Amino acid sequence: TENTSAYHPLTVEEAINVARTVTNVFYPTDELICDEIGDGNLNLVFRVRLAHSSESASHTPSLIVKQALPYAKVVGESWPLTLERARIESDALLFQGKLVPQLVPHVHYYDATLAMTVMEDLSDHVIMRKGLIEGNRYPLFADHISEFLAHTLFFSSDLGMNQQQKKWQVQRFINPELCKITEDLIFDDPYTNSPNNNIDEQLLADHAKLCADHKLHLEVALLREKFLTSTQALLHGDLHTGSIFITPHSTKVIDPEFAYYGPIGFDIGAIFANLLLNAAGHEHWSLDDQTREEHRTYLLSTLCEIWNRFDEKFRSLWDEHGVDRISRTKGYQDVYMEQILQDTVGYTGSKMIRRIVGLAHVADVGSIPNQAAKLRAQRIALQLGTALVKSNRRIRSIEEMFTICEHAYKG
Ligand code: SR1
Ligand code: MG
Repeated sequence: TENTSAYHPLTVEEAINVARTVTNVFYPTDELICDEIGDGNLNLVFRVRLAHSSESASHTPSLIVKQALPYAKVVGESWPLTLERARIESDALLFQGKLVPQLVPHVHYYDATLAMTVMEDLSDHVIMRKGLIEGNRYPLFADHISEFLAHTLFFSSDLGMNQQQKKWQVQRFINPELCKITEDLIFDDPYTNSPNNNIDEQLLADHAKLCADHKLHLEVALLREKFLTSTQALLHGDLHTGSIFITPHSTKVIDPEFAYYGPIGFDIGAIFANLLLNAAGHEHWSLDDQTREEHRTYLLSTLCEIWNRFDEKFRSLWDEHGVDRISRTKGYQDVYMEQILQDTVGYTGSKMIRRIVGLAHVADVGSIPNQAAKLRAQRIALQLGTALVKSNRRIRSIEEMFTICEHAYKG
């Protein structure tokens, strides 16, 4: 069919045709409709569903057709980007789906020529960032995301998989172009006058301080070095709250196109940074003190719970499924986990800073309508991000990280 011809961006009609022909989700006689719903920075996302679905039906079939564009949508055609990322994303979803099928969307079909993946539609969930901005709470999230992190990271590491096979897997997930985006946008641009930056006028003096802070740059250089050289585990690579679909009962991690072998703390830090950015966004003039404090307490306790549950689950996977003798050496596990915590703290901080002065911001802070409130949230995020980056190599426990965070919001 036309859909398997050379690469071109799909039309909604073609997306319908794909959904109909490569899965058996719909009956041949079904009348289908399709909307392009992509609101991310890089891809087209089509939702295909029945034209006439009854509101009362408990399940109405629908599918997502996701297609990579050959450039970064957020910038335009002047920023070309490899289509290979669609293959990485689909391979990562399949890998994760074997380990934690309940926490990722089911992949029906992948087409290399069109850089397109057909997958489960999760429209009964909401994007977590949106839910958190609305002040919602997700009591099962810490348990779910720690399960995702512990399983995907442990079983892709040298602790949990055959170390020769792991090297082949590192090769399969080499992702230089997407890593380069991270290297520039997180570990370089925010600390210089890069044309990629997107800085509010009132923050120019704060940014000048970031650019002049040598101690901060040293820590950023060390974090970047680890991002460049570590092949600790297969990361999701972009695990912010826009990459998570959620309900009070269910969590689904989507969008692993930045997947590559890197330092474990980078994924955990992405989650933490986005919880802390949401807390900063709630430092909002229109909220009363109690609402603001309760939401912050919820987010900070979720952060601690994620760490504690991750730590417990990762260690018990290690005890039960560790692949070799030397990794069971007394004391090694404690050193390893402490190093992950320190990396997590450093990457949390650097990911907060990039979302305030870098190219791509987050709505948690960016959509605050009142300028003074927004500036306050931005400064909290920058100050906390800086404190976390600078302290990362001294942190010994999650409680120490918690104290630094609490101080930033109350200070
Ligand atoms: C050019 S892409 C900008 C950002 O969007 C993605 O979600 C990643 O976070 C990337 O850094
Ligand atoms: Mg994404």
